[in-house]
Amino acid sequence: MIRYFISDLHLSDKRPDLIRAFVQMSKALIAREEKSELYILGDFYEAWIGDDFQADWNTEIENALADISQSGIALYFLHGNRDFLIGSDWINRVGAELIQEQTELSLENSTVLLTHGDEYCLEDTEYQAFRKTVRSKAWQEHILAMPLEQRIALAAQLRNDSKSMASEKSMSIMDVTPSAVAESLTKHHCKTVIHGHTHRPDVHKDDQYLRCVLGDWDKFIWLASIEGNTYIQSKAFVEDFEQK
Ligand code: OKV
Ligand code: MN
Repeated sequence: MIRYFISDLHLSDKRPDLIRAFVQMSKALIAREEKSELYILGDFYEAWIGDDFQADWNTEIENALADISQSGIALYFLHGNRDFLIGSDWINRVGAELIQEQTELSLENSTVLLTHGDEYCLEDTEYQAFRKTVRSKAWQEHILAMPLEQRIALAAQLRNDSKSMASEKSMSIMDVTPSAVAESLTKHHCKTVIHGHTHRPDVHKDDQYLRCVLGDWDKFIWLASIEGNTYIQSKAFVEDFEQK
């Protein structure tokens, strides 16, 4: 059994190169014909405004995901800070299973914790307040009741707010608070966490725990895997996936 992990692809109509890379990656995973699972750990989209959103560029993405799940690769998704509005319609269309943040994944010899990772970035208190609002059921129901056009405008407006906020800069440099990570690992009785969000792909080894940070898709595309006791993070040039 091989398990694959991706996050922070930030797919949108603005990045046809990344969409192409994802579609090709999905074809490559299917062609391997292994017993495998794919875990998407949030921020798959640049911004998701509701499952009723439809566009050709996204149909291509959803079809690639549906091909993955229909090929027998078990597909799992957990929310990021940009696609927190992904709901059961999208999940069902692509044949995924929604998992909660800080999900324990049992492997042959250990249990690893899976999460997006923004909940660990405690130094940005302004962001944590924003997160609390947008992750609340009441706010999400209120937003999803708006017409699609209004949600598109709101997402753009929030994006602008963030750009003009000092916290846009601090957000990009802000990393996880190590004690928050340690606390969650202790609570879940895990020694390892896999997360994204910070855009600082790495593996951090403390004597207490292992923290595997997934890469964000931009200049490079990233794919991590666990097979047996081996964790591997691979990266490729996005240009290699460009249409010749
Ligand atoms: C991050 C902060 C913006 C603070 C909105 C649907 C909806 C996604 C979004 C768009 C904006 C997050 C995701 C951002 C942090 C802000 C403003 C304040 C204090 C929708 C899906 F609801 F509008 F439909 N957004 N972004 N803020 O630019 O990253 O931290 S953001
Ligand atoms: Mn994120």
